[in-house]
Amino acid sequence: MHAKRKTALAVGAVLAPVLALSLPASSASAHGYISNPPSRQAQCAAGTVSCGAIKYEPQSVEGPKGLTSCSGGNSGFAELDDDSKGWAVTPVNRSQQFEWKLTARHSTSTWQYFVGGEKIAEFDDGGAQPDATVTHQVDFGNKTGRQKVLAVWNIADTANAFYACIDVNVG
Ligand SMILES: [Cu+2]
Repeated sequence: MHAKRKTALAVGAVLAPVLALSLPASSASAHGYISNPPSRQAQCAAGTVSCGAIKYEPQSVEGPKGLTSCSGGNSGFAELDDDSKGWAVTPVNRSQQFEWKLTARHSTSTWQYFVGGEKIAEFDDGGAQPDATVTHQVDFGNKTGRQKVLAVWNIADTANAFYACIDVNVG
């Protein structure tokens, strides 16, 4: 009786750290990315461009707020920063809709869109929880031709943001 109880406790003690380790992994797979026009990570996931680990988790490009890179500072996703990788360029209108696909609906401070380091659009959700699909109408103003858009989803209750780059040709 005593021995059996000891075994159960030992198993519990072994399992607890395993569970603790597996939790960050599962929450790491649940975030969001721009699906349309297809972002770089969306093109990886779709097989439009051949990529490494990012193709299995296009929603996971998470990093500290305030970054300006397509990879969100993740060395494992560094290929997203490579402008010469052969990304498909989507023709878009001067006023274009961008669609986020969220696998976890984190409460949101702002959504931002940058072109050439300049912020061209910002949408303030004031901490609200977004739907699983979020669309924004973005006006390119005087920016035309081939552009790389950096889209940022700033989370309200963490220090992090999600990043996506979209290659477009503004007509
Ligand atoms: Cu998440």
